[in-house]
Amino acid sequence: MLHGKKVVVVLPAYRAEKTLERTVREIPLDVVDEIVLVDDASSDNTVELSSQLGLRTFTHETNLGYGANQKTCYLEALKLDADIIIMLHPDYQYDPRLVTAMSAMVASGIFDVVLGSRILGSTALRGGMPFYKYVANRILTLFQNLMLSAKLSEYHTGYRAFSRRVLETLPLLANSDDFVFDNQVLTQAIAFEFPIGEISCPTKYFPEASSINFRRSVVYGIGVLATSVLYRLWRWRLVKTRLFSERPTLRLGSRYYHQDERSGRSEAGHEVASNPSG
Ligand SMILES: Nc1nc2c(ncn2[C@@H]2O[C@H](COP(=O)(O)OP(=O)(O)O)[C@@H](O)[C@H]2O)c(=O)[nH]1
Ligand SMILES: [Mg+2]
Repeated sequence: MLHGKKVVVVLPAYRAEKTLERTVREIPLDVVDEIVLVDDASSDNTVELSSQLGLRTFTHETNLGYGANQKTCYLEALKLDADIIIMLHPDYQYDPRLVTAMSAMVASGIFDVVLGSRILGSTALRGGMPFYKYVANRILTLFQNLMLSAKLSEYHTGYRAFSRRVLETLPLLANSDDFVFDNQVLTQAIAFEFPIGEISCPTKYFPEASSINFRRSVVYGIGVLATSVLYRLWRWRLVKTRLFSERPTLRLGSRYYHQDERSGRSEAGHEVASNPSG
């Protein structure tokens, strides 16, 4: 709890057995109420280890992708009545001790989204980010800032805190099940005018913390460019897109219908659902 708000950390996991315990040990339990792990059908022992560590563990029956994993994470966090939700990768790449600071920025009511930036404070290269990823990050960020009329230091960090409001409002079900999900969420947050804050976060690159190869990075990069261009066209009212839609059926766990209070009750001893012939 932080300022009376329930804090839930979600760990979207894929083959995380080697790094999970280290990550979980450093999560500040004085503010975090629950830790949720969603495993995307890993072939290793992520699920067993997660249960042993006492995490609330969910597992996909088949490998659905990183975006799909986050959809499950956020839905389960909302079901737990979370007020503040922090996504942390279980690959020990981002420092879990910043959960407190990021939660506090959301709890303040000033920000609905807080990013742990590897670019603020220039820790990316020092932490071992491959040079091509660094250059791509800077170029894509520059392009996105121009297209979105925003000023973030990066859009590609996997360390994020959200208010409940933002996860309930954005049409997350319109997003990709793949890596570009991350980028779509931030673009949606900007489209829906949620305030976004940033904090600098040291990062570590080592084999278990980074499995995305060059080809998948290129696919991601193309997705980022497409998302930004789509946003600009939508802003200019040249296209309509589900990505920025206000349709309630695209929201996670949204309650867009309810049972009529007077229906389904038996009155004066009459069974409403009784068999009319008998
Ligand atoms: N759900 C899911 N997550 C994946 C998959 N492949 C990678 N990930 C996760 O995506 C996140 C980012 O991938 P990672 O290889 O660490 O990328 P990098 O750190 O940006 O180089 C990590 O938390 C991975 O566990 C997958 O097929 N499904
Ligand atoms: Mg990683």
